[in-house]
Amino acid sequence: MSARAIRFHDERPAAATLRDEVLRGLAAQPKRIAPKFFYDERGSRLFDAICELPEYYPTRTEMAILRGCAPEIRQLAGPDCTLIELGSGASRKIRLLLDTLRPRRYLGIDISREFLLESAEQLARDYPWLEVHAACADFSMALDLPDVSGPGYRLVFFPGSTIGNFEPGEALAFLQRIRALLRPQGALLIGVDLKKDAQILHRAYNDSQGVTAAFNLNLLERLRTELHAELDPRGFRHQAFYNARAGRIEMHLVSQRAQEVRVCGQRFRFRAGESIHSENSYKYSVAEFHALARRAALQPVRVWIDPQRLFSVHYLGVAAASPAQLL
Ligand code: AVJ
Repeated sequence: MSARAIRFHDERPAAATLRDEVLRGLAAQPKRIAPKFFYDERGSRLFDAICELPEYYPTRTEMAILRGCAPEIRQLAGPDCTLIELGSGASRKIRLLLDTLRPRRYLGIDISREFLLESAEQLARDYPWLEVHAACADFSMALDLPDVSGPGYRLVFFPGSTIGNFEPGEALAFLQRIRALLRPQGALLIGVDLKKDAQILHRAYNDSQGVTAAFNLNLLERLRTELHAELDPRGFRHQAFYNARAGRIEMHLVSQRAQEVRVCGQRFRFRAGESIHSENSYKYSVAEFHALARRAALQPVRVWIDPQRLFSVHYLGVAAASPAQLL
């Protein structure tokens, strides 16, 4: 059987976004650049490599959880749903759900256009019975979904603990926007990294092969190639640590010396040891995440956790229950 063509919806953020956000972030005190800018094509591939690292437990732990709970998710969501994946990237996790869930439609949304198209096309080849849509969009902003999903049950899948990139207030606003998408009925299936021993966290973001460092430093390469920034990437080093008070991993690009960087005709001065804060990755206990979900009018239905209590997968429903939930 030949695969149907995928349907592509380009909501690509304006090219000006990277430039504007970088100029604003470098002018801020402390300096910062949002982690969504990690994911150009090279960054997406480096992130894929991170997911394979022995120290980086989230991906393989979440995949094991999903493998185990897929039949239960099918029970909850019912057949023929529209499955909407946010930050679809390599789309490997979705494959764990497709065979068991048998949704009618799939919509993948990602900020990285080439990567998104490649993986959507591969999905369409491998699942010829599936209607595949792809939308290039920045889902951290307003979420204007292409209207593809019709009246059925919508299951939004947001794996990988990407929610951890948001500040708690932003995470709440984001969950509220998702809640608004789940019409007339639906649920959010979301992967959330758990609070745990700081040593395990530290190792996951300071891997021995230096892949996470390369991923972090790739941000500077983007500034050089896309914004023609004048900067020496060797003048910066990767730093990642667990900030226990804030409950988050922080990643920084630390200037090795006093130096000046030029981006789009503007100069930015760095003191030795001054950093660009490039990522926060918040960790949540089950109770903390349930409280956040409830504030967004999402109802905790089920939570699955691995035996080592490293990672959680939450199924959050809206007030109107699906037929399957009423059984
Ligand atoms: C994709 C945001 C979930 O925070 O663990 C991995 C990104 N950064 N290693 C994470 C990341 C460094 C990842 N998220």
